[in-house]
Amino acid sequence: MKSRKASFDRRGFLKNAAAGAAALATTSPTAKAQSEVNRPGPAASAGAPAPTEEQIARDAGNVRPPATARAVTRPGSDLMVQVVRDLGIEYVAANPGSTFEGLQESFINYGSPRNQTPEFITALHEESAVAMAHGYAKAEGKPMLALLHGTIGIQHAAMAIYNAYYDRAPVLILVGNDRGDIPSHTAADMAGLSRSFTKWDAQPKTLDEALVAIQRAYNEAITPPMAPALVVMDSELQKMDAPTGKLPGYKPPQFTTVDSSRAKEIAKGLVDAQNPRIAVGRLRTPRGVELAVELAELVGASANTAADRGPMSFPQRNALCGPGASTAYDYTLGLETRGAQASIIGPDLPTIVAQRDVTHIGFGGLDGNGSVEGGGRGGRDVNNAPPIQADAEASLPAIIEEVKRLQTADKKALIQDRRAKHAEANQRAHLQAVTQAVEMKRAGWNGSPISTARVYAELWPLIMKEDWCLSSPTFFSGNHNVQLWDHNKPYSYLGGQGAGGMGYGAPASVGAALAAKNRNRIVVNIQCDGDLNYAPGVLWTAAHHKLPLLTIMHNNRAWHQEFMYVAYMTGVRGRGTDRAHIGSTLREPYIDYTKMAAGYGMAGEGPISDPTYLAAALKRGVDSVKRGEPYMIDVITQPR
Ligand SMILES: Cc1ncc(C[n+]2csc(CCOP(=O)(O)OP(=O)(O)O)c2C)c(N)n1
Repeated sequence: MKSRKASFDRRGFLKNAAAGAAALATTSPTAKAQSEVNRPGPAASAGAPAPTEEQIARDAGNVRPPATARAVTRPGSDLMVQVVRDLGIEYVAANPGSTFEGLQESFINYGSPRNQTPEFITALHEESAVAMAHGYAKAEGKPMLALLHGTIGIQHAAMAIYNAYYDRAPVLILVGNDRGDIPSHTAADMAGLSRSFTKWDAQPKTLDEALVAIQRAYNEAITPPMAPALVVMDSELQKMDAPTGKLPGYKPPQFTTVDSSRAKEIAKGLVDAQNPRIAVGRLRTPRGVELAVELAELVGASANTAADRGPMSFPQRNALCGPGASTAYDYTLGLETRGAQASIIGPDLPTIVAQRDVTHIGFGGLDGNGSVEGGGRGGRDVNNAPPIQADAEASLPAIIEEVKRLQTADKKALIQDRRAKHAEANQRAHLQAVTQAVEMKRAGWNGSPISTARVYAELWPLIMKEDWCLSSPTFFSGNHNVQLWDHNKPYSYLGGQGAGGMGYGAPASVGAALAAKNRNRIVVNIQCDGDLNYAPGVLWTAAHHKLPLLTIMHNNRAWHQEFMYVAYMTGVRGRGTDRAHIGSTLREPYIDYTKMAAGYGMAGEGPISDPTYLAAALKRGVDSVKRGEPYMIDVITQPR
């Protein structure tokens, strides 16, 4: 049969997809081999058939025609990808866009093995791509990459960038800009679209500058205060031939640390104290957590933690974690405690907090209040505590060294004794707290809709021996993990959205599951229904990439937080609450989440409203994710 001649537009795209398929089938010797390479395995989408030959050919027909000779031997984007790879970035998440087609082609084809470090993760929405990077960063303490389309992609991503900024999460972002393309996808100042909530951006004009800018953005993102950093990548730089291009040398950032006299002073304070206390907020990386534990153990200090409120804090069930044998602390040290209150302060005692940007709106740190974080004896108003503008994690090694130098045999014996007393007191306090919590959480145990406490209580024994990460914010589902679960790993609980932007929980959980995937870890997402509905396509990403993600719907069939506000307002105005559901509930029809999950290729079950069915369903869910297959359980829950 004679093949139809395909015609191509200015940019090399086929004008007619059918012609494209035919042309590809007849002209490309690699088409068949290519389709075999790309075809997913049988389990790719939970029972859905694999794409047909015809479909793959049709998809392939929309790309440039096969070139007989390679016009570009070493595209600039190969070098960009190499720089990203050398930074150890594991994943790049993107929703496709022609402003970065050069980069995308390099990500999936350049280097060996192809499409690894980073692996290309398919996002169905740019907001999801950035929120995935946000969740990943909180789990691992380092950035992954989000790749965004010019103007429209970055606008879709904006809220997720804002959440990450407010949460001080390091996220690396590249945005395509194609000046020869559609004007509406091009901008003279692309980064300006998100500049008030990114830490740093650049729009390099040469390839050399572009490569350096990626490294600089990475460094800016991971340097406290950590935040998203963004580079605009001109499409010409991505596509240009750069056979002699050189990779720039990489220098890791230097973090501000306490100076040696301050390190000595802090060490002396800790060693000389009768009852030192260390308060730990959110450190930068898991290494910071190790160092904080080392210091507390060396000096026998009791410690408090934010691990039940967010990642990278002191392990909750470490023997030193808790109020300790006495709360009469005579020396307290805060390490990255949240916000300006910076923990427990005694008169003239130092606190190390992250250097923070005071020029941005409401960005004086994270939330919390002194009484929750603190508890120090006779502390003056914590907001007046003079912080040391230094990174706690980077400062700890010098303090630890000094402590080791100052310790005498006598002191060591005292410390050992103190540690044993703290351990005993903390164990007692913990048992008391859990007993009280369990008593309280029995309320409504057998009720339907199902009590949120029961969901947490029945899940805990199933995961407590696993390496787990609770990825979703839990404020709206009762926060029961705080009292019922032990948060011992830097990534045990990833905390809130940052800026309270809904549509975060599901994609951040996918990011956490990316972090978990090759680390034999499972991820639990207690998923609010309203939150999922902003961009539910992220379920497909979890299914497609086979992520160990257990999603348990906290399906209260409402944006309940807002329902409460509206109900309150109707009460204040004396007009009755009977219409408060209008605009704040998800009824008529109810949304069928297991069908939604199935549509995206994710296995699941529900809706479950009889609590006696819950435990068995949770067990099936945990078993599924332990096999590496994401699973959803739709639970009809109490509002809170
Ligand atoms: C992007 C965005 N839009 C709207 C809001 C306002 N808002 C705050 S809480 C909330 C309800 C969230 O509903 P859901 O996630 O189902 O949690 P629930 O309160 O029902 O437990 C909304 C809409 C927001 N915070 N973020």
